[in-house]
Amino acid sequence: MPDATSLAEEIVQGKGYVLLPELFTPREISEARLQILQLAAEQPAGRFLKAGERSRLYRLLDEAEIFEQMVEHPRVIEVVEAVLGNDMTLGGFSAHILYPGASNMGAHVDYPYFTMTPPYPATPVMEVQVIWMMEDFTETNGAPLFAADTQKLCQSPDPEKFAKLAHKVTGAAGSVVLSHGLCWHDTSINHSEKPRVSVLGNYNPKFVRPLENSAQQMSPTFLEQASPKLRQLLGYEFESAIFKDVQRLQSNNRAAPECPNSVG
Ligand SMILES: O=C(O)CCC(=O)C(=O)O
Repeated sequence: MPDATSLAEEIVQGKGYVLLPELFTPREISEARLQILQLAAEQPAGRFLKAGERSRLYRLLDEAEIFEQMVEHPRVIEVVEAVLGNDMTLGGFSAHILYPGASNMGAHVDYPYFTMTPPYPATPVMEVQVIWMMEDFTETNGAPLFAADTQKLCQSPDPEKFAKLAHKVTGAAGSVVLSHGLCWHDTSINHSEKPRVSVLGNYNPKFVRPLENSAQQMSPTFLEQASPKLRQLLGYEFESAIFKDVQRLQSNNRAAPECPNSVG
């Protein structure tokens, strides 16, 4: 099995994405998938966004232990940290449902790149997206499409080029795709009779404002019991992470000769 460093290299300098097969059992995944579909059917206000054939379900983290395990899965975390640094945070965590017949969502790059004007900065990497397959993702049920190497272009997707380059990434339930936020991707059409469910984690370096405010949505009890890693992912360590940089800067300044152009 490739180590975290070579997987991170594949994400940054290689194809732009990697697949880690079957990190959960089919049973664990099918229970979690059912739970997502039940929650979506209840449609509680504020946590559900349904746009025709597709929907997103937020505030999943404290619904079942498996979601917490996904967010801080050691195999995923070690690769994401190798790309974004070990003080990265969780920018978003939601389920994405493609109902039977759902069309593709459109080729895109991820947050925060889509809020910026291209050409996008090649470094530092500002997002790694994690797509958990909540059932077998096949050629016909809406598997994600990725255009290899396009993270190196630092541009928003060109639809014609995307159509020529993109390939479906299929895999067994419980597998996960980790991708560079700049790698052009899309969902494909769900031609099957069943909803296709993914769970999406968006990881950012600590200096990117999160897409969702996950910590504020959690109950105090959940947060008190969260592991140190989860607390960091939810932004609890933000102050100390920044403070660490300030301390480093101060000690570098002490070591460095005085800047001749300094003012005052
Ligand atoms: O659900 C998927 O397969 C991917 C969704 C996606 O790429 C996104 O929401 O940015």
